[in-house]
Amino acid sequence: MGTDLAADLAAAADLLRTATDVTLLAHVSPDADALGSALALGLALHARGAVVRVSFGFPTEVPRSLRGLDPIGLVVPAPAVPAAPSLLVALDCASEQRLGQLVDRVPATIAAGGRVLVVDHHVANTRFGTDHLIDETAPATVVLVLALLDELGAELTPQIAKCLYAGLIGDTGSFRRATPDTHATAGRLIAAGADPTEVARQLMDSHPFGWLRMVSSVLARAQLVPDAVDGRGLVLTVVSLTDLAGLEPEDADSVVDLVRTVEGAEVAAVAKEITPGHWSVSLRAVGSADVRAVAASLGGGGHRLAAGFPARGSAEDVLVLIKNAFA
Ligand SMILES: [Mn+2]
Repeated sequence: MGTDLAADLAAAADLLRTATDVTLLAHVSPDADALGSALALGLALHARGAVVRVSFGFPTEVPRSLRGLDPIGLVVPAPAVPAAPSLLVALDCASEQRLGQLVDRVPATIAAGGRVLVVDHHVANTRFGTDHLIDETAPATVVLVLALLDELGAELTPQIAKCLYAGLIGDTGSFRRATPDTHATAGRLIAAGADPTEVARQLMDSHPFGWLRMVSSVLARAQLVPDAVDGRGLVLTVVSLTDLAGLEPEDADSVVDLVRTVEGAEVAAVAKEITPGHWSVSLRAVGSADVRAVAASLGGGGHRLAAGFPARGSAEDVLVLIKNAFA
């Protein structure tokens, strides 16, 4: 850890050490890293006697796979977040726009003399707070939260370890992108009481029975376009609202992880229908293509190997749009 980062860590810990009321926000459609970070820090501050609330701008409920991270109910609905908290902590958010409908809390907090602490590991973080703990080399935001807890001298309880472990497994692709440090951190969290079997089961290996039917029809209509992406291949499919009947939107998130395993396709694309005619397209590259560039050209963003963009129209319109983008 560099000296600037060490100074930022000490400053962030000072801010939290004396706080009596803390609002922790994850990004919209929170993943295990965003919500695990917010809840781990929230649990530690709650144990120190602070009033703590955790929230996110969308959707209205905690995704099913993440519910086990909040046994004491620290999560509150977005409208229950105060207009101008005294201390706002944004976790895993590259920009304030990632807060969705809660984006107005940032300028309101600063205008009222409060502090906004940004804890994140995204390369393009816009530094929208008053205080920042940002390390783009960290594999997950939960690693920065663990450093904060150590700086605070907070106890690493089994529930806090579980939240941190969930974020680590989520952001490293179940340790596919791991360093020796990643595994050392995981070892420490397991020793503190995180149960790898339970976390994997709740996070990734648990679906309602209807998920099988959805995956079956969605995979059956997948298309392979060998000539796309300069002859390296594109595989794509769509998940419509009809496919998702009786399921939660997050049940579609695993589809891209299945589709991207196809040989002969450098890029995998899965379009998910959010509301009628409005789609969210997820892109994954195996290693040589830059899907962020394509996503950005279509109004989205992300990372070089994982990105996404919004689209409108029929399923056929969206398939044509994706094929043209990688033709
Ligand atoms: Mn993250």
